[in-house]
Amino acid sequence: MERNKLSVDPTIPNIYQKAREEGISTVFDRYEAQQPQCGFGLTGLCCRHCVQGPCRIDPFGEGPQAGICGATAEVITARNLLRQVAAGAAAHVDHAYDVLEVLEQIAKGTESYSIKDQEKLKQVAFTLGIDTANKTEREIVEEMCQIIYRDFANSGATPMTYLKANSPQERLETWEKLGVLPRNPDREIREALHQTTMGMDADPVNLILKTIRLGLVDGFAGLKLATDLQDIIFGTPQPVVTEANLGVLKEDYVNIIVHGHVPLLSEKIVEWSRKLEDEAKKAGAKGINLAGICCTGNEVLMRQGVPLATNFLAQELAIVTGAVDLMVVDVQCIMPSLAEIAACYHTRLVTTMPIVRIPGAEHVPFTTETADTASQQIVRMAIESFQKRNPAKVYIPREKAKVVAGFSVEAIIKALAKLNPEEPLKPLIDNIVSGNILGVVATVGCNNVKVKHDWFHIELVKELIRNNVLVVTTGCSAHALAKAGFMDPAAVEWTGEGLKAVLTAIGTANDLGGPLPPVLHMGSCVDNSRIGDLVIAVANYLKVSPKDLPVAASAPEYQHEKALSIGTWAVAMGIMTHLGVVPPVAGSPKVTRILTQDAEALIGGKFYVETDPYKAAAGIIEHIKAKRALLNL
Ligand code: XCC
Ligand code: SF4
Repeated sequence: MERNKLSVDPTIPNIYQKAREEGISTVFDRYEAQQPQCGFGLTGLCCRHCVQGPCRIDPFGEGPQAGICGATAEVITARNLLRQVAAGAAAHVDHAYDVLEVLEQIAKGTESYSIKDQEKLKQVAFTLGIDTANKTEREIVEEMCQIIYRDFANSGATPMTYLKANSPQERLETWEKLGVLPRNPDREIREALHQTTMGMDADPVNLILKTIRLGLVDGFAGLKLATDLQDIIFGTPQPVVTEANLGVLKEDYVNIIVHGHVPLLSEKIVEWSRKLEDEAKKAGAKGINLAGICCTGNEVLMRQGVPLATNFLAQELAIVTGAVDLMVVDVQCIMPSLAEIAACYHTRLVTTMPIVRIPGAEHVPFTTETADTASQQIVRMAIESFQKRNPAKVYIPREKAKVVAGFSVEAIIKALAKLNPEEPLKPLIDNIVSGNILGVVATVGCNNVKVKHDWFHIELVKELIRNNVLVVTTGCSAHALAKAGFMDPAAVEWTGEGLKAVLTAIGTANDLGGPLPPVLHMGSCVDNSRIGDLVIAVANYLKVSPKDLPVAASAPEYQHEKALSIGTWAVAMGIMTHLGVVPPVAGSPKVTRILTQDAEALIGGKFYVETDPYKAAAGIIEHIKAKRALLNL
């Protein structure tokens, strides 16, 4: 593939060239080898749900219009989408559940983890109706775990407590009316699989309503639960200054990359990298240099200021630098190709979870009990590996960007409180009312090899901030924007005058010696819940529904099923959600119409599909202006 067409990230062409010269094939080459991709799959018109199939529907109306069992295009696309959203929700709920189990272990006295953020513990306890007066920390944690575990056991029609406790009344009523309030998350995921087997639901509307329900499962039993509990255990992020892009790798340090999603592992690697620094020095290194990839990279970036190596699509190329001594992974977004590529270098690839094993990788089991011993072992493996690094094979790009991150809702409120201690949200809202800030857009989600790497994220956001739209971001979108300099306060020059004035005022009031960056990094993909919390806080302050606000979401380059479930949650929250890659439902005009049009009247939000970043920016801005007009702004 033409190396300059792959990415807008300046580090990529040279490393890609290096990979070619060393005979290594990467995601870009494998994508090319897959062309042309199957049109039935792309449009969602292929069904493999029973062994009479696979069945395909002809989108042009000439061939078959029903599968062998009689399932139509509508049924097949809606069923496929529900399965994808259920899978995305399963990934996030499983993540949150792992953290919940650790919280329970803390109450039982484990020494591996502890409560770092008492404030957050009290706040979550308050939300769940726990009376904290005269209770020890351990008692509060115990009670909290009991309440949350009950969500995983509830029966009958009881909706999830965690969802009820964290949602505005108007949303709850809307969801109840539509019959989409989720019960036990595990049961909902199970039922979605059942509902989509052969000979079950044939009503596309009913299937889409279930999809929305699974989106809510994702949002509250996945995202929100994971973020809250992680903040309690590891601390709520506060502003940090760090760097992003492959230039953060260091020639004379032991380079360890943490890749995956759950901070239970990456936080421990940070801790032990710091504690074992002297051993690295004895081995001839200047120290240990840690960097992150994907969302666990975001977790340690937000809380520990760990620099970011790169995002999803360049994970293989990080190894091709020849400078990575060890890459340790837990779950999600880990390309199976990594082992083969690591084998071309001295790089050790370490898997840690029973559900993610990769032939060719070394496996170090990581549990609450082994958290400390396993992490020490992994860091020591990296030190050993450093001594085997081949300098002739090393190429570290120079490029890296300054990053100011760590914008949890708590951090944002704290910064705004410097302008108005009694009503911190008021300065933000006043500036939205005055038009200094036109609206707020969240750019989220992945890279997708179908889109030039990072390009859509960057072009879209350039347009938005130029038009005074405040951008908040998470996931690999945050990585793209970090690498491109949008989180450097100097990027305030790229914004419109109104937004620039606001960012400067907040920066000055907080003695930052400059403005806030125009794009606020709010964390990992589960931290999309932070964006949800911010939207709810603003809506509550204004006494309106989230669906009435001049806000939108965008997943410009999404690839994962998790992105589809997050997007569905955002739509259920009443937020218009842009997708820059066509989702696999286009084969059914009816399903497409429900998701992109009819949904709005039912729930307030809808999907908006646009594959051109400039048109997408215009469409989003038009939406924001329409919402402003309805609020008489
Ligand atoms: Fe994965 Fe979360 Fe997507 Fe990036 S954004 S490619 S899901 S790492 Ni979460
Ligand atoms: Fe074909 Fe129906 Fe079986 Fe799907 S469920 S593979 S459409 S027969």
